[in-house]
Amino acid sequence: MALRGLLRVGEVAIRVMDMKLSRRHYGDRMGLHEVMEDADGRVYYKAWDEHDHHSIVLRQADSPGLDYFAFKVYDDKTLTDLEPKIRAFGLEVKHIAAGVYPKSGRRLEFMLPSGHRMQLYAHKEQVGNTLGYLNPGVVPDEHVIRGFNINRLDHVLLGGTNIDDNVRLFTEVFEFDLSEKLIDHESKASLAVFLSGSTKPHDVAFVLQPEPGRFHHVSFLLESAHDVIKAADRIGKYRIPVDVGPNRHGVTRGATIYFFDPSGNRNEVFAEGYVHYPDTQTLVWDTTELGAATFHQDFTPRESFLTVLT
Ligand code: M3P
Ligand code: FE
Repeated sequence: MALRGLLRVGEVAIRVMDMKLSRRHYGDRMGLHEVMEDADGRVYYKAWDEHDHHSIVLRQADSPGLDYFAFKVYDDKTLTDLEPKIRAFGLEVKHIAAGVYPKSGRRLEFMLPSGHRMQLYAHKEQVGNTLGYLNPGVVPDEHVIRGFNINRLDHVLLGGTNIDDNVRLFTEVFEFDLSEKLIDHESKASLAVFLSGSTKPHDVAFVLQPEPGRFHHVSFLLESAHDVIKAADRIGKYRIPVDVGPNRHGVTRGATIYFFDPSGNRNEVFAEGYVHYPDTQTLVWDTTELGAATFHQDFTPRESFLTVLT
């Protein structure tokens, strides 16, 4: 379908334990743009090629992890139409008035079967990407693209329980496709599910975990695999802890690096991957090919990748 309904992950709110170190990481080193600090000390960032005011929110807390994630939807009517469908699915829906979240219109909030707090909103103040809207050109000023050359927030991967129920919610209510899944080769149980509401290989993904509400990673899009290697150079320069160095996922075919922020939250930068269309059947990987599904260039599964979550 044409892209209406849920558009993209537009906001990810992450708990960090030291705001000074986090600002150095997300701002100075990765190159996201700090756009605001609110009265409670939360710090807001955007990537250069996003048009909305912010996409990442950092909150200082005693433990790392995910506070919530939010999808932007097409318009206010989409919110109105979705609410009864989410309730009919069996989830309680909370209303959050416009302005409670800065620069944002009203929101719906509900708890996913996997134990993650998810929100939907239709409006957020738009500030543009500095290129303007009339004859915009293609390259912003030098200071705009910096650090890891991040174009935009791309997806989140979350760990939790009942991930097949999440798949039902996203496919039946939000009209997403299950683009890929990883299953246990004996029991056929879902271990990881990848959901697309667009032409991206995934907009959100869930991995099965014994505990609900865990955070696996937030991922940022770079322009090319070359930029992934250049980001790796900076990761080395700054001694940022690496989980998995440059590689390519089998799932999604993205060129990737996983690394950690100063609080232990996993970040990813990636590029490429295929174009997903809704008439393609679900790609299935099983655990006989766990290494190739996760890291295709050395077909080696990583223990940390499967067990370290915040
Ligand atoms: C990604 C990605 C797994 C693969 C994860 C893939 C959990 O994070 O961005 O393509 O098998
Ligand atoms: Fe990812």
